[in-house]
Amino acid sequence: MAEHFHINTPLLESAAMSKHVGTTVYLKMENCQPSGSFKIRGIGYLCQQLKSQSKGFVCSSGGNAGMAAAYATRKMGVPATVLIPSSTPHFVVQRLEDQGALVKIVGKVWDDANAEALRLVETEGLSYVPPFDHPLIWKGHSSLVAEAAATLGPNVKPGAVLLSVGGGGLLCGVVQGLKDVGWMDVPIIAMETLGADCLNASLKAGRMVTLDDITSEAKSLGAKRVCAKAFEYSRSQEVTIISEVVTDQQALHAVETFLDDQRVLVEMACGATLAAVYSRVVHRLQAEGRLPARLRPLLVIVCGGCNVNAEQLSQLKQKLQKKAIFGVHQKNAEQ
Ligand code: PLV
Repeated sequence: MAEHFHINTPLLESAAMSKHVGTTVYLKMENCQPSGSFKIRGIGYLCQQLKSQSKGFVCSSGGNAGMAAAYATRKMGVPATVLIPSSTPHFVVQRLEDQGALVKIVGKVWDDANAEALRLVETEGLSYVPPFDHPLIWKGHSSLVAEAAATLGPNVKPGAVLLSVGGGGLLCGVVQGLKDVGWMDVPIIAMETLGADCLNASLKAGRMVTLDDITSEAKSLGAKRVCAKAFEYSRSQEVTIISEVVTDQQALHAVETFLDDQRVLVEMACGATLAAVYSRVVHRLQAEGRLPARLRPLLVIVCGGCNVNAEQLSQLKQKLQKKAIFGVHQKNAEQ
């Protein structure tokens, strides 16, 4: 990857999170990427590879893949259309337009926007940029593991990698990155939120399932179906992938605590990963014997995300509080 659009992100040791979990926590700060998330690694790489044969790109996205596509295509001087669902916060439209993309809002969830993107590929001959399901995207994402390994040096090997799963592109990239650096014995803790848990639901069912709807507020994790490669890796013997689900409340709590601890605002999608520390998922896995009691440092991928600002965060908080109160009333009424 000679010329690329992503940057080598900082790897920060978090004293606050290390204290929570009882082992050193290293944060791979993908929120620092020029597009606001790790997505620029894979999407940037894919766009580069498609450039010579392309008259324009179309990307379906929950927001962040689109932001990465818009950024990369602006740098390359090729037009891009980004299709997002209505569940993506409205201020993201402006952010995408500021990157020079033509934005269309299609349907309620990402799967709806994606169907329209595939139609445009057929009717207008645009090059399709998927948000997660492509080998070149995984190859691009894999660079983050090589970078982390280089920064940690030969004497430090993580006890686990923590990441979020939407459609599973980040997961596939990290598995490949672990292969590249010879860390295939490092387990991955793959985090999802309840209501956007397509990997966990598939693993429980023993086959790939499609969720009826995305009911989680972590909309960037909102693919109804995980990509086949992520499902395959999750069931293979060559790597240990521990699939865990947290609630939206836990993801939001993690976003807020992280904001206080690190002074960094991330999306709910990223909060899912952080909740593994703040909601003691790692502790539980240790208690269950699925992670060792004496754990080597944790490598936490701070995937970032642009679909958040201060106002949206407070609205989200109110919404989840209302949902919780409504849930209690409903339970009482049922009793
Ligand atoms: N978001 C995709 C898919 O959305 C998108 O188009 O933006 N963390 C953040 C901040 C993300 O934006 C995403 C994916 C993920 C994690 C999960 O990555 P994945 O899809 O590769 O598992 C529907």
